[in-house]
Amino acid sequence: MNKPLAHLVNASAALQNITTAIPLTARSSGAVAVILVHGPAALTNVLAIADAGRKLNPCAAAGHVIRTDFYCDGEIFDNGLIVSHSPMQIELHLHGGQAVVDTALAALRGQGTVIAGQTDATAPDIWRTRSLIRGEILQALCHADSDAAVDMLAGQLDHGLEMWAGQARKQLSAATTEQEAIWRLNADSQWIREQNNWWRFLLKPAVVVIFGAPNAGKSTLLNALAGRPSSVISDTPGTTRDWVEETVIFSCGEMRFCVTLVDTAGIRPTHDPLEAASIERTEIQLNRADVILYLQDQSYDAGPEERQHQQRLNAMRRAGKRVITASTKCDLPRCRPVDQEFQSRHAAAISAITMTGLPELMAAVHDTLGLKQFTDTFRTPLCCNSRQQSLLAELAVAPTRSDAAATLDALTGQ
Ligand SMILES: Nc1nc2c(ncn2[C@@H]2O[C@H](COP(=O)(O)OP(=O)(O)OP(=O)(O)O)[C@@H](O)[C@H]2O)c(=O)[nH]1
Ligand SMILES: [Mg+2]
Repeated sequence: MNKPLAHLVNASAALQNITTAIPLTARSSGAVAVILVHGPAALTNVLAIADAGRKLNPCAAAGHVIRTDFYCDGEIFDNGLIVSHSPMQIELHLHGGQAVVDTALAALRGQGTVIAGQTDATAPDIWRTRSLIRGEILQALCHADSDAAVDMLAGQLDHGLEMWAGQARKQLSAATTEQEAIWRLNADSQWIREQNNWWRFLLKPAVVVIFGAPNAGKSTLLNALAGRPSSVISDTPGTTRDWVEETVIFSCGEMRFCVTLVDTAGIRPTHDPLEAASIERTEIQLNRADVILYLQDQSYDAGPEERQHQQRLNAMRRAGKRVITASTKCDLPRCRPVDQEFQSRHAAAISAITMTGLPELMAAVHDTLGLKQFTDTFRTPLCCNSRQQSLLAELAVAPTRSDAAATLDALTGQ
């Protein structure tokens, strides 16, 4: 997934004398990672970390694709491509793992390249030249994990918060009474803050914790959704001990978004201290969950323990937690009577073996996070960091026109 190259290049070109490296692919992306190196020393710095640098005349590399080993601290860390658009604009095409990308960035930094977007200090210094909010969006783009987050942030570059703040500033001056000026600004700011309830799950993946009785199929589901055997699976209840976490791309319609999916130890009464310690860890994960995904094995009639789970889930719902329930192993014959209450809140019947119901399950997570609003509000002003959020919170309660004007100025960096 390429980030909007033109915006990034234009932004980094703002400071002509600096050579910057910008990861163009998301942290969770697959087989290939692309880093753009841009600036006067781009070719020199890239050749300095590449085997090709020892064999090639640097001028000859411009306009070419070169396959090469890449080095950091004298050791090969990857074999990939140098794609040279010009001596000032070079791409490294590496293998997609984050460790490889981090090593490449460290090697480039060792040659004097500034790594854009890696720290709060570097990116704004490079990108704030045009505007503070724009710089912050570009910085957030460097950390975007999913296509949906990239699309949304790219949309914010030309519309979004900066444009809203400019219009709000004009309306504030034009309003005839202080009350009229402040009322509308307070209400609009509050509305933007509320959009953050769903938008934050694109900026930072929601934590979805799988919870249920031993043998419910939690680990099998994690592996099916992650596409690899991260968790041990067995028909012995109590197999999972430590929690297992995977970053997984979920799809709903055209939207692809990241979640942090967590497999946990099954909860049941136990006298085994080891299992009790595992269950404690499950509790820690349930506390950090944005969504609790409760699995009930419909091929097995579990009895009273599951009723306790359901009472607990109801209490969690009352406390404001997002809870999704699914019945598992729907490829097997049903062995329990239909529980009306469970059924009424039921998101999907799934089988992690046949993959049945997994799209519906992802759609349920999408809906419960509020991500339906993604397409409707593409031009909505949104906050992409905590600085913007806290200034919007101040604007939502700003008591006077002059307070509001000062906060709007702080927001846009004027
Ligand atoms: N037929 C069928 N079997 C399943 C399905 N999901 C899991 N199983 C089987 O159920 C057994 C338990 O699966 P696990 O994924 O290990 O269950 P768990 O909930 O992680 O269990 P604990 O780690 O003990 O809490 C294994 O034998 C799986 O192969 C399913 O959708 N269909
Ligand atoms: Mg397990």
